[in-house]
Amino acid sequence: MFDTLSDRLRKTLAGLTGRGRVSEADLDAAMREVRLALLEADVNFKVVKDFIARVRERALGAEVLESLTAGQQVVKIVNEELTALLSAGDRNFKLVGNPAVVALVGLQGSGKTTSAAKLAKHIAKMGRQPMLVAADPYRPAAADQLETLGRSLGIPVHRAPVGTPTVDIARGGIEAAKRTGRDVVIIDTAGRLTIDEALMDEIRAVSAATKPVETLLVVDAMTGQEAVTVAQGFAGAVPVTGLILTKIDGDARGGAALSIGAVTGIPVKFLGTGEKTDALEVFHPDRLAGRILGMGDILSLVERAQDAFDEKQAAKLEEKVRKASFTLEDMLDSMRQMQKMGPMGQLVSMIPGMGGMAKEAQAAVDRGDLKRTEAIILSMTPRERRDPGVLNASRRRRIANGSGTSLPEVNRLVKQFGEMQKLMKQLAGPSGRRAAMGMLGRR
Ligand SMILES: Nc1nc2c(ncn2[C@@H]2O[C@H](COP(=O)(O)OP(=O)(O)OP(=O)(O)O)[C@@H](O)[C@H]2O)c(=O)[nH]1
Ligand SMILES: [Mg+2]
Repeated sequence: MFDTLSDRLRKTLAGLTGRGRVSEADLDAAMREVRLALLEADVNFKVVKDFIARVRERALGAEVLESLTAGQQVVKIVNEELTALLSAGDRNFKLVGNPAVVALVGLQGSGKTTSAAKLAKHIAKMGRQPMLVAADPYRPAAADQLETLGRSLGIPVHRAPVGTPTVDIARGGIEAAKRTGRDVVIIDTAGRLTIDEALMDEIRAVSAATKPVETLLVVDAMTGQEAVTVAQGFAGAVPVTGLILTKIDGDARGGAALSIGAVTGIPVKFLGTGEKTDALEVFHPDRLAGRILGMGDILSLVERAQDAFDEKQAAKLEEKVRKASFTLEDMLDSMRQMQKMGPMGQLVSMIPGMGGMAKEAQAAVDRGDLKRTEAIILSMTPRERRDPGVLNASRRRRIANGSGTSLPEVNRLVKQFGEMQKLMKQLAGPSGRRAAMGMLGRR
């Protein structure tokens, strides 16, 4: 998701940072492009209008355009405003009460049941004891689905016979939690194809009876412009405290879902990034803005890495990236881990400045280039891997022969690695953020 938006914004902003001076006409031309890119991504038109106005006002004020780094500063403003746009409301996830009650509401198929299981897993990781409640009195299959998910996670699921009123199921769930010492109750409610009074009455009654500390509205990111209306409908019936945007991994344009916060003030709290129960991310506006603008995000990368391989290793990797003491061996290690961890492009796109390279990297893996890269690095001596600076022509020829590859391939790898290292050095410095933006310009 956001790929097209990201590509377009990056190209436009690269045009700004690529030149020395930025005139008001340049700025306006760029803002027209940004506006179109956002509208095409399905961002609410009013949100777009306000966004462009704020960026323009800030860029024209404070003598930004006069400065030598005008382009970079405009990019910085776009980044800050995009972050602000995504930052609506209070994103804290409060689990107050014993048990703390979390209710999930949303239209049919939006991902409530899946998200309930993901959330239970997330909450259990926080050291709490969640219990899931299948508050769908109509479809036994819905309760079965939750039960299966709960079993796979080792989390208890409360259910009741078909026909039990929703409110009674929810109340029964809370009692069961109290009895068995579970301190968080996650209520999965039934959805409807459209907002109707019967659905609203039902969730209103559940809400009144259970007093959830968090009522999360689950929204499928593929929902178009009506996403905002849907959110307003639910927020009118129950005190919605946050959003879970699901199916972020799909190819939806996603802008409409992102607009909900800006229009209604309801904060996005979580992102659903896949069908599996570990595909849930705590939402960080600055990170998403960075990802969209191709600035990537070391933190998300490290967090994701931490989940997949052991923490010590991830900390070491982070340290190395920060200190720019990343060697070819580390690169090989992380490439192998990335391969183990699934879509490599997704990870690479989170490395600052490398957003644009993500697709190529994925293509490289698909072509089997990783194997060749591996062979090249394995044909180097430990010293060469630590310090590619010693790789003269005859060493490179030896490596090409030893790895069954060619001299140009070896040269390319060494060059790529050099660029990567340079980038990491820039990011490691005090002006890292600015450097990342500079990179954006040169791309
Ligand atoms: N790719 C992807 N699929 C998701 C995500 N979240 C949910 N799904 C899928 O979306 C479909 C519907 O998910 P459910 O969790 O059953 O949705 P629901 O809101 O409980 O649906 P009802 O109970 O029928 O209202 C399932 O096939 C899920 O696997 C996500 O973040 N990414
Ligand atoms: Mg469901």
